[in-house]
Amino acid sequence: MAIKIYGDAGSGSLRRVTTAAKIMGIPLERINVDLFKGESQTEAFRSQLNPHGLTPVLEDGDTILWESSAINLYLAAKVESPLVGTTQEERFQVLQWMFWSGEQWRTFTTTIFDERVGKTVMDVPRDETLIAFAESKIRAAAGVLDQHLVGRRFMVGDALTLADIDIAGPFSQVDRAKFPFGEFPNLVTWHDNLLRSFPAWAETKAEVDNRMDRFLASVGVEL
Ligand SMILES: N[C@@H](CCC(=O)N[C@@H](CS)C(=O)NCC(=O)O)C(=O)O
Repeated sequence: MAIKIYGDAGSGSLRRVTTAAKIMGIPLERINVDLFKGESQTEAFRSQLNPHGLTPVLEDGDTILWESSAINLYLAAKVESPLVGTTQEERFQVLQWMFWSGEQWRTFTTTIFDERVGKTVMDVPRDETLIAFAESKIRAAAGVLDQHLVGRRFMVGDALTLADIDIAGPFSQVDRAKFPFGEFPNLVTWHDNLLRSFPAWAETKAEVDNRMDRFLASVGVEL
């Protein structure tokens, strides 16, 4: 039975999973969940898939799993993928960056996305104080990433890992949400290299952009 993945093509979180699955050669059956119509917030979705009403969600037989990073670790375990690192030391480094990026990185980019994009779509005033706070957190974190990436092409070791995919996630919305990543040249070079070297990352970028651009045009929003 095919592994199913529920999510919206405009989601950077779904993109982390679809990219990793493509790179690992794992076919996924896509089940579209229109987040702009609130389809992840229905009683049925919450009771059967994710009580938080968030996507992506993986369904593999009796296994239901949410959180993109956990889903990617699950998929990687299935095929013993080197995306988790190739030595014990690397595997812990990969986990370190994955946990960090959930708590100290994407949480602030999500706040900025919600303020700049979500609230514009909903025609609700932005909280500029919150944006400034989240941007200060992003700049501090990006500064550390920028230093870490001096002389490196990947976050851990000499090859792509799930750490790169997790940290690159917010680039999915960088132009729409205007994250200040452009101030950090090593970060930009690292991400440009991912786009050039991994066709799956470029393909899924086009998918996110296409979905978001069409949706924003359909509601008459220019960011
Ligand atoms: N940390 C979660 C983030 C999940 C998340 O925020 N998903 C968003 C899309 S990127 C969502 O489903 N939002 C639906 C909603 O808020 O109603 C992950 O990595 O999977």
